[in-house]
Amino acid sequence: MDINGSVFAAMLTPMNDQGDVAPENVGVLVDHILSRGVHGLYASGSTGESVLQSREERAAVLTALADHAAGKTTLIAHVGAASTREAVALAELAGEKGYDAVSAVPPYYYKHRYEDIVAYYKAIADASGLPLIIYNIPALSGTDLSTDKLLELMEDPRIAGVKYTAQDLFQFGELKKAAPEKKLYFGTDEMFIGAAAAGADGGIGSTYNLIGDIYLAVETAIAAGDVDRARRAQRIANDFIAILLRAGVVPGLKHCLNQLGVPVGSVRAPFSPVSVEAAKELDAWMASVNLS
Ligand code: NAY
Repeated sequence: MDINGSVFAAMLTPMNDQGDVAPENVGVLVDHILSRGVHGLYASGSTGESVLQSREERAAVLTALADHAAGKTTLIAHVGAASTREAVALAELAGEKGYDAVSAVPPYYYKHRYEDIVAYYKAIADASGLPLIIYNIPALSGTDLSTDKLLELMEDPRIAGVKYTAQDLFQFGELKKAAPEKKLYFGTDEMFIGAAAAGADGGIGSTYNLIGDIYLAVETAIAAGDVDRARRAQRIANDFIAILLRAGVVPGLKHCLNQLGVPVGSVRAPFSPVSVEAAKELDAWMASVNLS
């Protein structure tokens, strides 16, 4: 089973103004993201505020996404959780709902033995019956899997690849060299140009909710050997990301999409909405690139 496409948005989770999930608004967000040429969605991950939600809330969002878009675009369900039981329940749902793949961060909070992490991934693969992408995000998950351990995990044919949300392009290149048949997606948006040049199979990121076309442009330009064009596109993304990092990535993205009329609502505490100053900076940037 192949995973079609290369550029996927790490989807925000629409909420109301009180921070309750609003599955009824998933469709509008998805249509907006896809209108910029993005190839699919990666739902219920970091950008989706998933660790702040119950299993039922995550299931409602994953169901709304599948009902809206399964079979029309590539859908990847992030099902990672602190407990195998939670992850397996969501993996079963993804299998039933017509997702193309599942993905999971290593089990977090406790420091687990490697063998237990392996068992967690095998349980998810068994439950979903779908290709599984390891979500490597050591800065947030607390688990920094070595190159050898990632390669060992990928020996399981059900593991389709890695979403690599870190900044080590050397490790990224080593993984690609040792496992060229696996999918390696890059998740640090501000460095996508480097990963594309290093042979990435694509990118999955938060800012793709708003400017997914920019990453398509970087990818296409690198494939064509046009480094100047790739650099110009990446520059647009990075001017935005510099502001976003000051504003707060998830609150900042939600602010921008709300301004564009895409109702993604508020964030869930302890996240808080962007400050007045950050909102002004974001609005000025959007106006400067004619996003309105
Ligand atoms: C996900 O599952 O939501 C992601 O893939 C998150 C990827 C983001 N990384 C983090 C640490 O949240 O898109 C990136 C990130 O927001 C961007 O590169 C700006 O730093």
